[in-house]
Amino acid sequence: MTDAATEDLTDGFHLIIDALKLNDLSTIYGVPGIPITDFGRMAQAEGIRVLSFRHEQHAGYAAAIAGFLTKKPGICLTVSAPGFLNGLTALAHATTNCFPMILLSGSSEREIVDLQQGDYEEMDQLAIAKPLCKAAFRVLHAEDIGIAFARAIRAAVSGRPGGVYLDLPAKLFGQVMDAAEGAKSLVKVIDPAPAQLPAPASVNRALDLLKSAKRPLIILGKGAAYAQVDEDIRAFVEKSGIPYLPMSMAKGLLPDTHPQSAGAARSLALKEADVVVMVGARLNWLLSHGKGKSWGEPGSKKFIQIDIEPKEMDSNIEIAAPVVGDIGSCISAFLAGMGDNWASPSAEWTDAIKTKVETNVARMAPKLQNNNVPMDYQGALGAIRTVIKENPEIILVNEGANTLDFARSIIDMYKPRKRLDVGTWGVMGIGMGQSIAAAVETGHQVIAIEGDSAFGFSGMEVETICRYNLPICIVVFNNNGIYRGTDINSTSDDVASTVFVKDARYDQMMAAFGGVGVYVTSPADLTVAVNEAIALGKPTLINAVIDENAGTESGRIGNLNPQSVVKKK
Ligand code: OXT
Ligand code: ADP
Ligand code: MG
Repeated sequence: MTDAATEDLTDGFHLIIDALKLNDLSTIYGVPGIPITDFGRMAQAEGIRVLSFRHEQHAGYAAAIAGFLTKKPGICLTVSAPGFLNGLTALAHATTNCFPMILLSGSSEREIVDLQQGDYEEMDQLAIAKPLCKAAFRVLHAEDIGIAFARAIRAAVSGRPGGVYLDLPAKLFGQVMDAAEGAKSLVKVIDPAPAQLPAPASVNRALDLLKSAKRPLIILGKGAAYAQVDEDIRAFVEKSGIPYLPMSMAKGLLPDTHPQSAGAARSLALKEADVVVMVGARLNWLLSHGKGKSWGEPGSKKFIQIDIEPKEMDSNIEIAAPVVGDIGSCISAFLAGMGDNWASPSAEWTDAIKTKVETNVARMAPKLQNNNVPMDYQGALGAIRTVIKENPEIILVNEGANTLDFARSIIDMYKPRKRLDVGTWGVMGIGMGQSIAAAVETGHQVIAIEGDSAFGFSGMEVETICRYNLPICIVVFNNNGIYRGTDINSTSDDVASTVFVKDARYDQMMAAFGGVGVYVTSPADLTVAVNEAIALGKPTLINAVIDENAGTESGRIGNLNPQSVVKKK
């Protein structure tokens, strides 16, 4: 083919790249292979950042959290069948957490799949993806690529955000069409996540209920963090004078040290509140579905819920004042409706919360100062808490059981979207993918606080971190196992199922790929090591030795762990 001829033609490869670029989607997280290897190369050559991972699940978690951080769909690219399945967990995770993401997977041609006559893999990926995401489409013709991407983008970000699957059969990439026709077929999505204004009557109903409250409480969830209307949320909380409770990824939306924060009086606030305003948070398992012991007397509270998803209302408990709309529009309607003379709740209520906060903070404070060797969670996290206080721009990624639960309450966050963690499913393995995307999307330093088990799920991605030379400092809380390192199996030579190799040197994994590995045993040394990592801004892994007795089974959710009372003879 002459150059002149190629200039007049385009193909599936180029149309996909052009569709992404036209819609400002400039980063792909993925793993190459048949049939998308050349696509990755070409995308890179055309100015898209293509980050190759060691496993698709982590590329997927990266794309999912990129969606959360940017409000644009994070893009994950995988090969067919096994690569697709590896990416699918992350797509389901994105959907569950309401993060916009698009999984692009190469696949086998339709005929091959239907008659199982193929030379390669033959999986009906579209059918498998469908129940696990918000929308799923197969693109069979090059001329449909433009509209398929438009549809995928809109599906991912509009309404309740979520995961979308695009099935791209191998044949599509090479399909050739006239370049001018191809260019015309592309679609730049206009207003992909349109404002959804709440009905004025729903706002009035909510404000009337809120006005009547004696002990109101605001709960901010990760939907509120996602919405990126930080100033208005702060204005609403402050104008209302109402204590607020941040869910874990909403920490920092207002600084955790804010005088209205009820974070350190969680149990009291949930139990005693009479009217609760939910802002981008669901009454799911993390909030005991809005009922049960932690919520005090049955029927003792009424809920106002702000959410973009109408079906969320009444999903577990009656919502007295549903407000359906996007959080930005809802909160500005609240602010307008509250007027200039909104009366704060009684001092009796706000003082009760404040007193509890002060008691809990004071109780915790001395434990955070300890310099014990081996370290306990409080000593080690007390050290990192100070580093974050001094460097509030740092993004904190956090997973584990005890490592997660202690860090959530010990480490104060000061800015929105700075705490990324296991999310709605409590999933281990998000650590390295989230760290990589956080560094790539924001350019900020990342600290990943990882249980040694949690780290193991994505540990091989330290090579990826080194390859792209990212400013990520991983701190592995090494207590020799899952929850603790002390379990004993007395029935065979195998060690207990929760225990790992003792005194493993995770720091040497990082050193193996050219990053900095550090081994520390005391909070003082941990402080030095983390500060050095930040100053250097290079890949670093600190193996922090934690007392193997320090944790508890399942951290703070041991109540969910069934235990047998039957003793076998
Ligand atoms: O008010 P009260 O008095 O109650 O006190 C509360 C607050 O008021 C107070 N507080 C404070 N006090 C003082 N100062 C401050 N600043 C302050 N802030 C708060 O502290 C308490 C507690 O507050 P908190 O944390 O806000 O509240 P609480 O009650 O804990 O909140 C309830 C929940 C439900 C919202 C919360 O607990 C929560 O978010 N939980 C999420 C838990 C979660 O998701 N866990 C992860 C899963 S566990 C398990 O499944 C694991 N697995 C299995 C597995 C998983 N998950 N995934 C996959 C793919 N495969 C397998 C595994 C393998 S964990 C795990 C590995 C674990 O081992 P590691 O080595 O990684 O980790 P280690 O345990 O460290 O060894
Ligand atoms: P958390 O785990 O922090 O409690 P959830 O993930 O359970 O938060 O809830 C987030 C909620 O926020 C979801 O119900 C989702 O529909 C909602 N949401 C997400 N983005 C917006 C938005 N822009 N406007 C309104 N609601 C939103
Ligand atoms: Mg552990």
